[in-house]
Amino acid sequence: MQIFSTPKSIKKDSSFSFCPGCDHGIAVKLVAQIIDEMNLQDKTIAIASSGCSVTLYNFLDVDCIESPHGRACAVATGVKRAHKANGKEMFVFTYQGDGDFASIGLSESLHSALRGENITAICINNTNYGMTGGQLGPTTVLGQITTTSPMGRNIEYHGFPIKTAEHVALCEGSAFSARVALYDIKNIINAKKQIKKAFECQLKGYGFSFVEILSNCPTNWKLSPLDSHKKIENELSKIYPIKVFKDITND
Ligand SMILES: Cc1ncc(C[n+]2csc(CCOP(=O)(O)OP(=O)(O)O)c2C)c(N)n1
Repeated sequence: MQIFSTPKSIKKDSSFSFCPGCDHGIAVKLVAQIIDEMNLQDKTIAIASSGCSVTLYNFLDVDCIESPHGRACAVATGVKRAHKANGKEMFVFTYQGDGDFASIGLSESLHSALRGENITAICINNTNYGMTGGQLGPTTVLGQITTTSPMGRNIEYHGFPIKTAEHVALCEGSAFSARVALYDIKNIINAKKQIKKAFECQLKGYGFSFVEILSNCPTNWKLSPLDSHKKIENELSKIYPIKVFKDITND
């Protein structure tokens, strides 16, 4: 399995603008490798929205659309359906943050899953609104300090965080839902496997497929990349289990 070489669907003349040590770099590279391996480059349309994912078009050498904040799944739905109506089967996936997918875009996301839209959504869960400076997001865990929860998230004031992969799995129109992480090689290899499965679901026409990538945010967590990965391994993956929650191809 190819892990370290540069995929041909990564633009050669650009460099990542993510913060040093951020898992976005690994996630984008894995997606690009899979696009290469599945020979999808010419039929892919990627939808990225507001947040750290917004500059995807700078790195990924496929057709990209930048959607308004939270509307990635809605835009993906329109793109997929419009091409299909014109006799073209395009490969359409979203690449979005957890605030995008599960807060401002929760309705668009879950209704796409409920409708069984034949698209794939990739959600980078870094437990905060990363790009705007580390505010509390829908996935911020209890006790977590953010710029808008300086005393830590508490149930009475902020409510509970959302577990997106579990929610998507409950939607009857979803075909595949998994949570993966990128804190070590074993998990990176598993992440690649699950993203590939999600893509295969769409190619086979099975309906909505989803991968939540539990990711770090060294800048806003105020941790070194190494310590941020330890936090995912030792704390966050206990709250957000790394698991395949639904895979209708295995049923
Ligand atoms: C309608 C709208 N509301 C708010 C914003 C401001 N905004 C831009 S990015 C962002 C947070 C993104 O957080 P998340 O989706 O979790 O992605 P991350 O940056 O953490 O990858 C917000 C609130 C916006 N661009 N559009």
